[in-house]
Amino acid sequence: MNKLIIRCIVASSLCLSPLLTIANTIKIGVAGPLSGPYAAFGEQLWNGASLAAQDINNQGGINGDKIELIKADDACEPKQAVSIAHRLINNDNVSAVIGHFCSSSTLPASQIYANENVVMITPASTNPSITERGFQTIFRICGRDDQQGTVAADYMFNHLKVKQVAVIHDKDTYGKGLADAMKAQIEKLGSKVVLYEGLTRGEKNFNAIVTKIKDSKAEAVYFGGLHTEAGPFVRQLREQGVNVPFVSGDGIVSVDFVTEAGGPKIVKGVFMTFGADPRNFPEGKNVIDAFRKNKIEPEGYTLYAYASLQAIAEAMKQTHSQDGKKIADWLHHNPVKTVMGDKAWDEKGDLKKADYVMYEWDDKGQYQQVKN
Ligand code: ABU
Repeated sequence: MNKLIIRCIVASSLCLSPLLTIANTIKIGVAGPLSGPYAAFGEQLWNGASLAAQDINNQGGINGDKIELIKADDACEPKQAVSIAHRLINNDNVSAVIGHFCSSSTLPASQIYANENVVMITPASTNPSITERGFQTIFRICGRDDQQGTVAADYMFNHLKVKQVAVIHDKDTYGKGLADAMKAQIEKLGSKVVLYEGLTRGEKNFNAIVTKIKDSKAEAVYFGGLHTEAGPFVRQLREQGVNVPFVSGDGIVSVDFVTEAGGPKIVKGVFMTFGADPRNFPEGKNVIDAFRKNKIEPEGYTLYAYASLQAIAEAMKQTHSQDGKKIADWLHHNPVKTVMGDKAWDEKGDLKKADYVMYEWDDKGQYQQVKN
């Protein structure tokens, strides 16, 4: 929406200037699982985007216009994601979208944003297909599962010396895609996948799979999926005496993983790939302090959502436009200073540089980067 320009009636005593410019609001959608089992991740996105909007508005907004965030709950359900994508565009008139979280939601929703030339930046959806369809307005500010799967496989082979691995996934776009990427790389390195199984999201009893893992003589378990299944799964493995390394990806990067597992003692020693922890970046110090002052720990994807809004706001500011094509073109060709350092995108909408590393959960229920 363009700025509203009110031409004053020259004769009016209220009119101090012949042209009075009134600031507009720029609406930006924040879409993710704000309810249901994955709400912890939606909360990370909302917290990050909310503080970014507040900070940008306090610093003068986007060329004077204020950001208004519109909350959109997809519950990590693809059909609901499509429905809220239509709502954000047609009812809420958003100029851009931060989200979604689940790759299985981002995939169909991004098709709708792309059709309408609306810029979408996902802070967290890592399935490679999202940026492989040639959509000009679709971006991510995280890495891809073909990158993090490779980092996991290299670590398991080179550092954990795993020669036989059980690969388990949750049959979802993200979980299976990530497990397959890890499997391809570890087989290339020379390890054997002795068990490859899918479990179902929402399941809580994994006894049958635990027994198969025991029988397989696997030296490690790799899991592609989210914390809701990873938590009880790792607990049941440990309860049944399977103490081999458990390795997973960024789908467990929430303290809810610790709760789901039954406490820090269970998750101690669990490995997880995730981007370099932005909480350690000097660029983010003031923002991180502000989150903590508000009693919010900016874990997981919180700062990714903050950085997504910084990127959108900077593109709108520099182009003096809310036109999706113009904003997207700018983002494809210019780096942005963010709370997570400088970010730059390639023609697909992927980051030019991914920074996956390995973490280990400790007995305090925190994750720490592994020092190689
Ligand atoms: N990448 C973490 C889990 C979200 C998803 O990609 O489905």
